[in-house]
Amino acid sequence: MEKVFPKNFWWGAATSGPQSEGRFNKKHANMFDYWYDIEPEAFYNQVGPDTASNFYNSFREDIKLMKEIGLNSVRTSIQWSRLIEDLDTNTLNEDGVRFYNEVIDEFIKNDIRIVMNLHHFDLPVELYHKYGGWESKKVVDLFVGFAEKCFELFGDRVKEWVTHNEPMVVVDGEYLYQFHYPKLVDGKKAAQVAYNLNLASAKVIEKFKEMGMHEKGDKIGTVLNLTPTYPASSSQEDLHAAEIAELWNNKLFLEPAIHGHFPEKLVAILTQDGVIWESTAEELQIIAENTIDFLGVNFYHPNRVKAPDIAPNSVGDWMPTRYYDHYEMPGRRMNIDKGWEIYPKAVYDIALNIKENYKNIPWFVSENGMGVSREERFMNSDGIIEDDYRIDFIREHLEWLHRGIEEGSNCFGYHLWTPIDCWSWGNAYRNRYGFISNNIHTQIKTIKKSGRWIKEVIEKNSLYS
Ligand code: BGP
Repeated sequence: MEKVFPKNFWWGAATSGPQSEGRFNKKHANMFDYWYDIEPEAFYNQVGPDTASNFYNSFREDIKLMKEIGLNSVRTSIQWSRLIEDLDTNTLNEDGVRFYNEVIDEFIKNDIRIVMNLHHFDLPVELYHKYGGWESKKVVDLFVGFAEKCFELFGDRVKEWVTHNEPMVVVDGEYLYQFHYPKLVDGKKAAQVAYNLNLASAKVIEKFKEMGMHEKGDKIGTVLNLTPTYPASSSQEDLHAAEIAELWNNKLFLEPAIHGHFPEKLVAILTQDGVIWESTAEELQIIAENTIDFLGVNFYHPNRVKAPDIAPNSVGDWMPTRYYDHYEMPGRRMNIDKGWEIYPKAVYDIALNIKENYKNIPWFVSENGMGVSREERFMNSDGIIEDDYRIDFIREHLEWLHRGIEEGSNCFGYHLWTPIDCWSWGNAYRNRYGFISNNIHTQIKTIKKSGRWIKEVIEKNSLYS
């Protein structure tokens, strides 16, 4: 049956500055640039961000390929560490300004809507060393200054802005589970960073309003990795575990972004556990008054949880996982390469959750995708990767999304991670996600079968199942 998507649906893909540009001509190092400099062995095959997918040099050809597969919108990010010359006074780096101007113009020339993000795990490392990074409210204000420069410079052409990508990953990766530099385990700092990132988003939105951006018809949102929580059973213990997992992983950012306040129950738990953040009445007011215009949802896999094997008042480092354990559901469908469960129905659950509990705010799938390693396995004699598994993955997610839209959820787009295979943090180039492949030795880029397939879907604005 034909499934038609809403008019003007955003069909596209997402990437980020630090994962695509390469470090060419960059004055400052971000957290990942620095981490690679001091510990290259922490990265898959010791491949770092130096070249990434060479977007800095090949953006014109890359955007042409994106156009060729029909994308009508693309998200990327401006690197703070590229645009700003003096991080304390927010002066501009000339080459950074030139580069982003040319990139934006090139997208516009190709009739591709550019959605611009301001922070994608790429805090300039100097601000971490000098002030403690996102632990510090001084850095929050410096970020607002950087955002202001972006609005001034590019606000005449960029119409949709994003404050952060997956801020929860900064909290988890840097302060709890040690998968991002500085790999700390510190519950108190983790909570403060979560608060400060929420505050930073609200303060940037406040600045956006002050600058009259809404009057020009521009919009600002945020991108959250909403991983719906599913309890292992309907036992009271498992349901309780799922409730707390949902509070920590999703509502900690979702509620302030949309409702303007933190979930009371979570605040009570963090207070009781002695890890609550420092806040002021004035800051809480800013958070209350500066909520988002639209939401981006990154969805890859569900989060299944069960009651933990330990008691919540166990002694040791504070971790949210004292309240829940991950649950591996027997019979689950997996992407074994990446180690993630495939569960497309979650997109429908997200759609209805937003409709019912989050003001039915306009939202889009800002990332979804399937990371597969050694994709050369699927290359045909013409050198094209036949990624039918990706086509199936996208189709199934789109079918569930379509059902959510039919039931009234206000979703206006779908972006795959990612247009062109790009560098992915510690995993470097292990998992490939793109519609377009990238030979990292030659930087030759080739459209995959999924790229040809999506073009047809976009042209028809519909799916046939
Ligand atoms: C998301 C991030 C992206 C990207 C993607 C794939 O969480 O927003 O930046 O990295 O995950 O990640 P990986 O290659 O580690 O599987």
